[in-house]
Amino acid sequence: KCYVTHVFSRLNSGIVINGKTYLTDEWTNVRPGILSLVGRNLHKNSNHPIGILRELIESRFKNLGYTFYNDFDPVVSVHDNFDVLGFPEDHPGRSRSDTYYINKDLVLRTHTSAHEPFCFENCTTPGYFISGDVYRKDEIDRTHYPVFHQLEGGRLWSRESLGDLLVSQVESDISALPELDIIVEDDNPIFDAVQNPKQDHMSDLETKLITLHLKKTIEIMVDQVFNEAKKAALENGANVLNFKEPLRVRWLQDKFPWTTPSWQIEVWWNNSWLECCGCGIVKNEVLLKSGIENSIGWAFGIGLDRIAMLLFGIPDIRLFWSSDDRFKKQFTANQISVFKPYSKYPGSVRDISFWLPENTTEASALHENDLMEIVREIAGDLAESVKLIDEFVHPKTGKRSQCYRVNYQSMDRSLITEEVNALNEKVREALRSSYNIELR
Ligand code: FA5
Ligand code: MG
Repeated sequence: KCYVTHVFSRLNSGIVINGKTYLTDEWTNVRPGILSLVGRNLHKNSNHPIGILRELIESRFKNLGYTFYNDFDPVVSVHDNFDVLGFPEDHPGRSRSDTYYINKDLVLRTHTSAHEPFCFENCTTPGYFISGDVYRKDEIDRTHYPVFHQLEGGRLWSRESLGDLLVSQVESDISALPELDIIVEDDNPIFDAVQNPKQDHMSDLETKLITLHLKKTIEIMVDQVFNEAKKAALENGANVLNFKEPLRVRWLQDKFPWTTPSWQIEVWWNNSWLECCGCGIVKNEVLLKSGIENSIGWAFGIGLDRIAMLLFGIPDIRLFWSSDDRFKKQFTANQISVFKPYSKYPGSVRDISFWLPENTTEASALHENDLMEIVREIAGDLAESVKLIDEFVHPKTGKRSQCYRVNYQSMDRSLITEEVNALNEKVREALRSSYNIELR
């Protein structure tokens, strides 16, 4: 029996999200801790790093034929989040250990792409931007949190209305885009028949032009964000970025079920490449499902949180959710400023070891993400990190043992030993009662 069912069987009247009640069923795996974050709308808060970053990007695209959607409901259908975008039935993203299900038919969106079909169908400008909170079950550490934010963009050209003019229209749209002050590394072919094929209904030239327009648009965003940060650094002396060298970005091929060809862009930062944004040319079959005939265009999805961490010098992704004034008071609308850390409090580690049942089937096994979930639900943001530190099979019994190390740590205060012990005991108890394991 699952911990989730315990929680909700006691309520049994369904769950309420943003004022709406939803029926639960055997697919339900959202937990109160996650639901308490729905509706915080950090992306709409002009005085929060996530909101400041969104507005900074949007500002560059005002008056260029884009509509801005920032209010879509994070509860979406499985159809919109996965089916219509062509995710195969057995795609791992659909599993209950990756995605938060409200019930069999509804999920907390795992990406803002869930709203693309709506925008294709209803948007009256050639392009649109969508921002929102997205939800994924994941590990716990400084750069991973089960909620983060995405900014999605899409742009269509209509063959219907443009006909033979289509190519010259896209060409002139491209030439209207500004020159940029970044170094772009791109040795990818426009498309690759095997790895990253073009679509049959598009010509080579169309594929090339839409690709150029897409890549340039994303480069403009990167340029806008990083050059704004550079200006701020020069003005107020704050400097978390290394501005001595011009910004380097590189393009790589990628794969998404609803685009082809597809790419991602990475930004060189602190001696490593940071993944920022996935994108591609929207598949015709997806457009057709939204009732859009005879159009071609692109879409992208950029992750806001990691970029905001880097721009604002924020060392831990969980700080975004802090309601501590020492965090909140540091940020002002339209300004990039550098976070001044307040004192850190010591952490306290506890190890949790157990034997897994013999002959576990995949479906009933304790998945690492499920364990993370239980820890997160019980300890909330006091769980600084959870790591699998040891795993072995007993040579005689053939049973598998695992040991996880939890670091309990608060951003705001010192934890006392009794409190940590109590939290850890609760975690052990929840594991014991929800999974067929033998604690050691
Ligand atoms: C997507 O979510 C696609 N929907 C993007 C897309 C849109 C592709 C439109 C094509 C067309 P991906 O899972 O790679 O792709 O996530 C996109 C970005 O979100 C990543 O580049 C990264 O910046 C950010 N991101 C992904 N996972 C996390 C995470 N756990 N924490 C913080 N940011 C993340
Ligand atoms: Mg990716």
